[in-house]
Amino acid sequence: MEKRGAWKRTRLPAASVAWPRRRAVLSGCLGKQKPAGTTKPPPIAANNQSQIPLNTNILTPGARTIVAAYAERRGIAPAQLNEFLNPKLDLAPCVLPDADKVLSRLNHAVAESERVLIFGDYDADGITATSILLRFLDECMSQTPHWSLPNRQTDHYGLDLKKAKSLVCQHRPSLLLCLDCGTNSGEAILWLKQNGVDTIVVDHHPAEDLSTQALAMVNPKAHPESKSDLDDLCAAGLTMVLCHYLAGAWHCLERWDRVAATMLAGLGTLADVVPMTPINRAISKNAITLINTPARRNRITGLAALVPADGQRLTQRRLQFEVIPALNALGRLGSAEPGVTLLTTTNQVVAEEIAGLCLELNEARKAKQQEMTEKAGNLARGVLNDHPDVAVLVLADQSWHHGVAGPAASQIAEKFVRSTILLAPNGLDGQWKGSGRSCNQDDLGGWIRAVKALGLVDRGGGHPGEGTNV
Ligand SMILES: [Mn+2]
Repeated sequence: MEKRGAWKRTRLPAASVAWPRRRAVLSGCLGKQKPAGTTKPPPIAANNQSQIPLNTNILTPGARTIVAAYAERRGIAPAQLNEFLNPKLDLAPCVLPDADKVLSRLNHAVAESERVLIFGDYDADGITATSILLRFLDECMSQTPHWSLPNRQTDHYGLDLKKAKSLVCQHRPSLLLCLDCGTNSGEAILWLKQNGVDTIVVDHHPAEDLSTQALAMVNPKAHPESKSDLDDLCAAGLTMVLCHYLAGAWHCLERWDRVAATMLAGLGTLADVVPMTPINRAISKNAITLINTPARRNRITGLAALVPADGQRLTQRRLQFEVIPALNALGRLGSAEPGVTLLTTTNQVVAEEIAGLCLELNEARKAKQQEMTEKAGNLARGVLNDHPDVAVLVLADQSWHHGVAGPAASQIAEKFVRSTILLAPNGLDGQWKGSGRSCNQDDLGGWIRAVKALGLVDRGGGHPGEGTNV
């Protein structure tokens, strides 16, 4: 005997799902999604629109054809298309490596009223990760730990021994949490341990060495034995997943503003251009929807102040080319720390002042970047004229600013279809410092690490196929 309701549901699955509005955010199970291409879908004809199980009322017939053709090419079965287009974000099944160690160490820190320091990074991922954790600890534990970001102008990337010593002098912590850095800070973490400071790392950079003295290494890439869906999260994504786990353990899921965390994690995810795995798609898609909903966006006073008030939809492209660069401009040309204040304050005046600073610095960044791209383009043409087969363009100029080397390298790599590294004076000790961008799926970060092993560069690394620091 069949229940009527069940029959209805099996006959009308698509009509009950609105697209793309009217859907619950942060519900359902993400883990059930399979990455594109892992299952062979039944073939569908691009012009057979009746097979698309979408509520496609709002799509024109032409758009439906395009969606069907796209889905077919990506290997997405028609039945999975709705879930692909509107991925749900369920953090409950997501457990990160060493999360249990973070929980027990933080329990101890709270019980003993320890001095906790959060150390982030100067880019948008580092800023959003730091903001997610600060907001969470404030909302759920009424804790306001110390926090600090490195300064691109005066520090090297990440936590080195010099930075660790200065942080200890300044903040006197007994527990340090490194966000978006720390995976390869073995020397600094060992020194911290010897001086009574435990270190927790929440990071996504590839590990050069798997032995660490960190108390917890919340970096899936540093635990190659446990492959999971979470391997390609950025630091902000990892921090959100970790906060969800902690909130569950501390029974404070109700107090935690997960909507705000999702928007911030989405910005970090889009900023770091990580692979669009199911969870990264879910974070980005949900974040874009939330950021475009004023009532949601306003939960982060500084985000509401930062986004353009032109009433136009904030697409992924606009976030990546307008909003995130404005946030990144702080760290490129000055200190990134106001970025964390921007994303954690509830003070409208402060938020607007920092948002204005972001926009102002972003204009200055654009001018510097354009100057650098023009000159680098001329240099690149000369190099390729003489050596047309060169695999990597390495260009340097005394007049360049290392803070904009990354985006300028991106433009050169795209224009000349070559992996590119641009170097500028570091302004500290007369050495060169720069950023690179990979092309043709080159592992520029891996090459830099190889060159570093030969002693030809002092420091460097990065994500395979992504940004690289030298
Ligand atoms: Mn990052």
